[in-house]
Parts: sequence; structure tokens; C-alpha cells
Amino acid sequence: MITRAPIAVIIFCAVIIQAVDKSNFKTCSQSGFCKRQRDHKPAESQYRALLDAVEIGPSAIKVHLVNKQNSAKLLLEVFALQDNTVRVKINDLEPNKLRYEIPVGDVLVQEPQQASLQVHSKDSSHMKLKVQDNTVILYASPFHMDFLSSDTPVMSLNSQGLLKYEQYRSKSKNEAAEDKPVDGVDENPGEEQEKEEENTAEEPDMWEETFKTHQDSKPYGPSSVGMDISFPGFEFVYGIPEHADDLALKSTKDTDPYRLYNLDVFEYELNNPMALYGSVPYMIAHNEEKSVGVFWQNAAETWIDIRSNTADRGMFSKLVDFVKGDDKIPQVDTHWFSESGIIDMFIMLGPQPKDVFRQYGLLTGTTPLPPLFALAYHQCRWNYNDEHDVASVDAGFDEHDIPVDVIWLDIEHTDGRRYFTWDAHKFPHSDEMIRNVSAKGRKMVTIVDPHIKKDSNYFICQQFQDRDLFIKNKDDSIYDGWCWPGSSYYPDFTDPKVREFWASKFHTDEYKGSTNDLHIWNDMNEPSVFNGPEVTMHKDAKHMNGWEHRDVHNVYGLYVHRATYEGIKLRGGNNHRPFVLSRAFYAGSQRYGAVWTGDNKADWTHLKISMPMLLTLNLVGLTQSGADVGGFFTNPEPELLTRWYQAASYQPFFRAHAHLDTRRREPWLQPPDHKQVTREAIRTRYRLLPYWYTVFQENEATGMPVMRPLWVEFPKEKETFRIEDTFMIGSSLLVRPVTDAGMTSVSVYLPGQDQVWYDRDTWQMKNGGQQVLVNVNLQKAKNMLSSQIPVFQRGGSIIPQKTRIRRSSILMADDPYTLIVALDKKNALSSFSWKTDFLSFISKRQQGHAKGDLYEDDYYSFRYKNGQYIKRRFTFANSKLSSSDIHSGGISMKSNAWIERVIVVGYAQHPSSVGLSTGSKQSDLSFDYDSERRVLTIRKPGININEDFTITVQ
Ligand code: NBV
Repeated sequence: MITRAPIAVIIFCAVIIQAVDKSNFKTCSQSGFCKRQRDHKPAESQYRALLDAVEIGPSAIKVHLVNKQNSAKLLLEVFALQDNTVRVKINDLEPNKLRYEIPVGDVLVQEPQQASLQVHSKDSSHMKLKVQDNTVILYASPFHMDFLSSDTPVMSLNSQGLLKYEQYRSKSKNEAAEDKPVDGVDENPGEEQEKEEENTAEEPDMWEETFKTHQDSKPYGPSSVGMDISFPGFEFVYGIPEHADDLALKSTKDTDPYRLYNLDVFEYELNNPMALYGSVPYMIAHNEEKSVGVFWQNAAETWIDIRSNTADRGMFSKLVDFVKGDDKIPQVDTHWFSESGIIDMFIMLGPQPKDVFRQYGLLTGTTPLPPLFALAYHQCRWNYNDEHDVASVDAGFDEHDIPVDVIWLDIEHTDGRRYFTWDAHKFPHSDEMIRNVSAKGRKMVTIVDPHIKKDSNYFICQQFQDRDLFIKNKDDSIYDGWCWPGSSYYPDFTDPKVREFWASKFHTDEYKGSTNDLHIWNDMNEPSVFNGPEVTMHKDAKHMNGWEHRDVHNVYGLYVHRATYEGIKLRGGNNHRPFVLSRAFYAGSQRYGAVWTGDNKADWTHLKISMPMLLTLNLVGLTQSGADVGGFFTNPEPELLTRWYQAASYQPFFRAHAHLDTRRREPWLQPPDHKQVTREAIRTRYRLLPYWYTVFQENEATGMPVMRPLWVEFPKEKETFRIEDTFMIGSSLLVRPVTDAGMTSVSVYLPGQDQVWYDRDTWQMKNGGQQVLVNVNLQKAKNMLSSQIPVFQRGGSIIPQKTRIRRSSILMADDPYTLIVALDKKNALSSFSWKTDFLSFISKRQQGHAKGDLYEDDYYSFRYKNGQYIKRRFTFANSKLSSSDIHSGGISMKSNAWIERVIVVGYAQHPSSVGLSTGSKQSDLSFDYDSERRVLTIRKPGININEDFTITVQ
């Protein structure tokens, strides 16, 4: 007899199976240093800056900080850097043991350029420094620093007094007595040195820590560093990925701090501060007047607490303040702490969002322009089973007239999870398979993980072992962890010679059965170690120069990504742009390619969270980022999958992926209506590729994100500061994906009081500064060439696109362009005022304005770096559209592409004629005018994209 109880148990288990096993991951109270730093009370930090003995240089100062309780000394260095940036470094003055610093060139692109620093005033209580338009005030006692941007306080350091520096030291007598040396070897290298200690109190997990069955031997004892950073005048802070959480960061008053520790979290949970696969310790604060950023350069496990005097105030005190008319100045207080390393902060003083992006880009680099195929559609699953399967997926796209650029192979393509090899039965002719796919302009990607099967017959294992390139245990034996292939070794990617050797393995002579059309995917590079603590590597494992894994954990994945990128680059004679996807990342990973949000789930909540997660990644420079379309785990229903395609076709990295146990879900397997909409979503991506490519080029040049929160474009509009369901691609397209089931309409906020927006499906014009309701009914989408998610073009912009969709993006390279000219408010009848606009209305000379850029090159090589590209600026003003060359010097490039159509939307009057003039000819152009929609379509200007021209509308 079936009773109710077992059913309940089954349902309960099913729910459990779907969620992360939190017990695998530490909470703050389970982590010794997190607990100690978080418990640290302001009064306990007693640092005093010895301003009488400050060393002043042309662009830096050096000051000693003394702990008043125990006389421990630190060295504070403040550097003025170019472009409104200040670096603050705090290190031991006389270290017992050197602390890890990330080598310059690995995260920082190069040694940052210094700027001049002026001492404005100085006495023994404080010192005022001028750095460009900013002021830095250093107070002696208690030590703290204020940063002012044009006289407005924007940031302060240690104003809460939370500076806590655990200096390397010897164990106290009691601790040492308990610690019996193993085999007579004394594990405590600092034993002999007597040193002043910052913290005299010994706590149980200072010298070893146990988590579940794992023991961290902590041979060097406590070494954490922490400090508070406050943002006066700010209510909103962003950044510090990776967390499955909101765009605007939340107060952590009632939760754990946000954690940064690269981890392989199985079935991650949403809306909490738990760590995920990547870490970027970079935060941006923004208000109506200013934007500032702070980058905490530290590669160890890091936690960040956030408090907000607005968010943390209860309803009651808000009410009291309101009644008293007491307008509190908002302030966000943050507290950062890392397990080891030094305090090394870069303070970017903006003052506007675009400045902060440029400043951070100068420090850590920007995403090099991806090859065009990387911006197109990618088809992945775990796994495409064999060559036949690959051929039929490849053919499926053609049969169903859906473009695709890349077909991916997951771990099962290998010979027993030995990367750089092929399963001989399933992929006997892998090079031929790749050639068949690439004959259509497509590419393939294979997965290459950093865990190397322990197998003396496996050439990679053998070669790395022979050269002594694997990470070691603390006793110098090779670190052995369990991963997909079973027992595995892990190359020490922090070592340049390991990276160089790894890179050489991608050459087609080494990676047998591969071709130059094969690109790479690095997974599990947190690193994931199935039998390790928190599914990762033991912190006392040893890297190059004896650094502990604890010191470098968060940069390991970046180094794997980098070595692979360099390998693919080398394989193409340093002239082909590589494509490498990585799961783990750190600040600077953007220089090596794409990242994605890991193992999400076929659930509406995961579709919804992909927006804030990708916006956050874009804010911190990781612009080539995406989320698995459809959700990795479990099966999406057709509506969810369709909505996911619609959303992701407007996200920077657009890849469908699915778990081994899920049903096949290639786009044509959808029910017919859904298939039609999905197909249209993918085709829309291809239509807009010229725009995507142009935006990515802007990102490389300026650091501006590709996918932007609305506040980046409308920095003065507070209404936008929390919005995460609507975003911009570049400065011209606004997108509001549908992320709930059964929606037939959604409300969209269109920013900008003096802005107009055009619905990309209907060209209907809407005024900014309001919510509008948009029909998103999937049922009605059948016969429409419609995106059916709200997408608006900004009035005043010009977007280049292509209308002939082919099998892959490169086949469209020479196809003609259509320019969509969306006029700004000057021409907007809905805002027409007889008093002010009458005269301008009757004068055609006062038609609206618009401008936009187009970037084009050969789409695959590095020749653009030598000037072989085209950059045009289109401007519409006084009823004239003109195109001019904005190439910044060097040799240009010839293109075969021409302009086949210009569509001017928001054009108020029926023109009488349209004329074209180029350097060599003048001619009349044919046109259509739709007076109801106010859309002017100019046909066949037939101008090569290289040419200067003017089209005059009369
Ligand atoms: O290689 C298999 C998967 C991969 O498909 C996925 O995208 C990665 O995030 N990989 C993780 C390992 C297994 C996950 C359960």
C-alpha cells in the first residue's frame, strides 16, 4: 500500500536534489579569518600615521603606520596615477615573510603610469594632497584617508577604523606545544623569529582549520588583511562578481558578506552572496553627480561586507527622519578582507561612469575585439555524441534556415577525458569533421580542462611531469585531486614556463586531429577538485616560488585562460584572433576572451537573474559574457526556451548549452510556433551583427561596457539606478526581455525626459521618462517578423545592420548594409509645442538629428591593430545624412560592402525628393514615405561603405 509519507519524502528529495548543497561551502563563521575580521570592532584598530617622517616623491608618498597597541609597523604608500586614479598600498614595513603580490602584467596590464602629486598642506595631524582635480587627505590619528572629487567627498579609507593586518609571526608557546612536528619536521617556519604581533589572542583556527573532512595545515599561521572603504553621498554600489544576485548590491547586515572565492558550485542558488566560479574585487559607486570605483588587487579568498545608512534604516527611523524633515546624506560603508597578500587598492575617481570604465580599462585592459563568429550564435550540448551527430546538427541549421557559427564538443569527445585527444571510435576523423563544418564559414570548439589524468601513457601527463610543471603538496609530492578523468594532476599555471608549455600544445602538430578552425573552452578552472575542500584545491598546496594555493587561488583560472589564449594565438602565427571561453575568472580575464555564468537551470528565475549577472560582469570589464541559453540543468518548456533565446540574442555571448541528462533541444525541435520565434530571435542577432561588432570595438577602445545598465547612459536619472530587467546594448538599443511565463504584455521604463524611443518592431515613437506597456504575446508572433520582446532604438542614433541572413556570419561579410536613422526629439510630433516648435516645424532644415558609427575589418585577424579597418561616422542633421571617415590614422582597408537602404524613422514630412552626392556623382534616389508611421525608406544609394557621401532629403 502506498502511503502519503513516501510521496512526501520523494517530493522533498526532488526539491533537495535541485538545490545547492550549502554544507559543501563555508559560511563566514566557518572561516577563521572571515570570523576574525568581521568581528573586529572599530575601536580595536589603533593605527597612527607618522606624518612627521613622511617621504615625499614627485608622484608618491611613503608613510609608516604604527599600531598604538603593540607598536607593529606597516608601510603605507600612496601613488598618484594618470587619469584621476590613486593607488594605496599597505604592506609590512619589515616583513617576517614576503607577502604575495600579483606580478605586474598578469592582472595589471603594465606598471600604471604615475602622475604628479602636490602636497597642498601638511602638519603632524594631517596632510592634504592634490592629484589632478582631486584631493586626498591623510589623517594621522586615528589613521584614515578621505578622497574628494572636485571638493566633493566621495570615498574614505579606514574611517570606520577597521584596518586589521595579521602579520606573519611565530606560534604562541601553547599553540606550538600542541602542534607535534610530523616525522621530526618542524612545520612552523616563523618559530625562531620573535615579532610584535598585532593580535595577541590566539584563536583555534589560526594555525590550522578543519572543514568537513579537510584540514588546512596553515603552516604560516594567520595572515589576513582587512580595511573599510566608505562612499559618502552614495546609495548604490555595483560590481564584485560573481554572485547570483541583484545588480545593485545589497546590505549584508543580515547575511554573510559577499564572498569572492572561485568555486564550482553545483546547482547554485539565487539571491545570496555565496561565491561562484569567478572573482573580480572591483566595486563602482554611483549617484546623480558622480561615479567612483575601487579595485582591491588581491588574489586570495576575499569577503566584502556592505552597510547602507539608507537601506539599513528601519521603517520607523525613516518615518521619524521624515517627520523631522531630516534628510540623511546617504552613505555606503563596505569592509573588505582577504586571507593573505597585501592591501593594494586602486581608487578611480571618475567623475562620470564613462571615466571610471576608461580608468579601470587602463589598469586591467579591455576585451580585444573578438572575431566576428564569437559574437554570433553558438550551439553546444554535453555532448554531441560523434561525427555523425555533429554533421546532422550542422545540417539541421541549414535545413531549418537558421544561422549558426560554432558547434561545440564537451568532455565526451576525448579519449577518456584526456584533453587534447579524441575518442577514436566516435571521432575517428576529427580534422575532416572540423573541415566540413568550417566549409560553411563555421567553427568548432572543444573543451580542454586543466585537470590532467594521472596516466603515464598519456603524453600530456608525461610531458608535464617530466618537466616538473605540476602543482605540489606542501611536502613537495605532486598534488593529486579527483576530477572527471579520476585521479588528476594540475599544471601550475601561475608559472610562465608552464603557460608557455601549455600554449605550445595547441599547435595542430601537437593537438592531433585539430585544425586552425578549432577554438577552445576551459572549464573547471577554479580549479574544481571533486575531493578537495569546498570542491577545490587545498590551500596549503604549493605553487611556483613556494607560494601557497591560498595566496593565488582566485587568479588560477585567469592564468589557465591566458595560457590557452596564448596557445591559440601562437597557433595562428599571432595573426588570428583566438576565441577561448573560461568558467573561472579574475580582474583582467577580459583580455583573454569570454566567460559564462556556469551551470544555471531551466527555470524562469535563472533566465531573470542572467540579466543582473551579465550587467555586473559588463560593469567590471568582462564584456564578452553570457549564460547558457535554455538553462544547463533540467528541461525547459517551449515557452521558457523561446523567451530565453529572445533574451540571449541581446546578450553579448550567445550560446545554447544543456546537461547530458536533458532532452535534445536544438532550435528546430521546438513546436512549430516556438521554433518560428526562436529562429527569428537568432536571425535578429545576425541582422544586428554590424552593430554588435561596432559596440565591441568601442569597448576595446574605451572600456565602455557592451551590455549597459540604464544608469550608464542616463547617469542623472535616479529611477534607473536599480533597474536590471531592462538594459542597453551600446548607447542606442534598449532591451527588455520577457522573463516570466504567460506574459502577453510587459511594462518598460524608457529613460530620458528629453529622449524619444522607437519600437524596433513597429517604429512607433514613445517619449522617454515614462513606463510604456508593450505587447509581447507569443501567440500573435507567428506571422510577424517581430522580436516580440520590447526593443527600442534611441532617438538620435544610427544603427548599421544587414538584412540578408546566411548560414554563418562570415558569409555575410560582403553583404550590403541598411542604416536605421532614428531621429531625436527635435522632430518628435508627440512633444510638439505650437509656441516653441512652430517655426522649426515649418522649416525642413530643423528636422531631427541622429548619429552613429560603423566599424568593419576582416573580422578575424589582428591586422586591424595596424590600421586595416574602416570606421565611419554617419550624421543626420538639417535633413542631410552624411558619412565621414573617422579612422584614426594608419592604413585603411577596402570593403566590398555597400549601402543598400537607409530608413529614417520619425521623419515628419513627405519629402519631395532625395538626392545623393558623392565625390564623383550626383543622383536622385528613389524612396517611400509611410506618413502614418513617419518612416522614410531611401532605396539603393549603392554607395561603397568606404566612400564619403551626403544624402539630402527635400
Ligand atoms: O563538461 C561538463 C560540464 C559542462 O557541460 C558545463 O558547462 C560546465 O559548467 N561541466 C561543467 C562539468 C560538469 C557539471 C555537472
